[in-house]
Amino acid sequence: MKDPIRMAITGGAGQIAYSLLFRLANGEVFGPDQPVILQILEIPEAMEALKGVVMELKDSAQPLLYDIIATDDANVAMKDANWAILVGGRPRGPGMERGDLIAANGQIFVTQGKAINDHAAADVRIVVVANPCNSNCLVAKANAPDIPADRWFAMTRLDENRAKSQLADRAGVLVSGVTNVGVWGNHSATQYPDFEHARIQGKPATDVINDRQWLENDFITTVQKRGAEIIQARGKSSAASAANAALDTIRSLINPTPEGDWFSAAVPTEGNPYGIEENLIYSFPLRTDGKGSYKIVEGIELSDYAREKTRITERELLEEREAIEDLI
Ligand code: NAX
Repeated sequence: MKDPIRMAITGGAGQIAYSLLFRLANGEVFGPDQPVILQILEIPEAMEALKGVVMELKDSAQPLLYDIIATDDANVAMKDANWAILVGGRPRGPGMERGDLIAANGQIFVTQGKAINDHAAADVRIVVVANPCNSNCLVAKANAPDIPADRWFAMTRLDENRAKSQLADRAGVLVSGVTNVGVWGNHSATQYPDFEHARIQGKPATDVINDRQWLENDFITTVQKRGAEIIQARGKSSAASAANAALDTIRSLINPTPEGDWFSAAVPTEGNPYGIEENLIYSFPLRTDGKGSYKIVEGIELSDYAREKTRITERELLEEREAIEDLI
């Protein structure tokens, strides 16, 4: 057996974690011979609920789950962590403006960034799920100066998966036939899911779905507003699909990207080939050899239409950054 991988998961008593934790321990991400240790962080008020989750994890009798640490101390949760999946955050309360939400969450990510910096393993990689995930990631990264820039990710994989599923449904193919769906920018209603470079069974999606009107309107809006639609239908925000996307993100980072394809995550903009302002966390199409780092896919020709979309979402991130200026 290999040495266990230490996974720090925040927001452990929340609804995303309720799917995520169980699937991290069952071998589907790291393989059937890779043990894991779950280091779960919650706020003091939710420790009792977390106790219940820990009991259920134990009752799952998962052979690969070597240990569970449940704590309300970020320094303990991040100790020697190889991965930090930051799911916990403050939800938007009544009367809270977007700027207030960003600032309230920002403080959480100052603390967690410092804890990662001071206690995580040398190879730590961080995936921020909690919203506003791009800006939360920027705050954590700014407070962890010793962690290399290529270790930081904010999750836009759920948007990519939503886009793939919409394209597959419309084309009448299995979702596995849809590739090269890049999500650009912020994980918010300004994101740009790029249908112009998407491929369906190897052909340009724009040839297979010969309906530009649908692609520019219904498709993009459905992906951008899917989260709200799910809240309306289910009465709760997406959780199982979000946990699934977090697992997909990790899987995509540790395995070589299939030839010719790419996947999406928001990453630091320093040196990006598309002229997006530096010191942001912005989603791009990425590729990796699965050995630890990744590259932003270069040479994607953006049409004027796409360029405008990528700028709109960049502008929103610049505005978000103003709200956290004193934290970064
Ligand atoms: P829940 O409200 O069910 O759970 C959040 C948990 O985080 C709570 O148990 C809370 O006590 C805990 N928490 C709060 N502050 C904490 C802190 N400082 N340290 C540790 N834990 C803390 O939310 P859930 O549905 O699980 O969603 C979690 C986050 O994911 C939210 O911010 C949500 O907006 C975000 N999402 C992000 C998505 C993405 O694609 N990036 C999609 C799904 C989801 O909306």
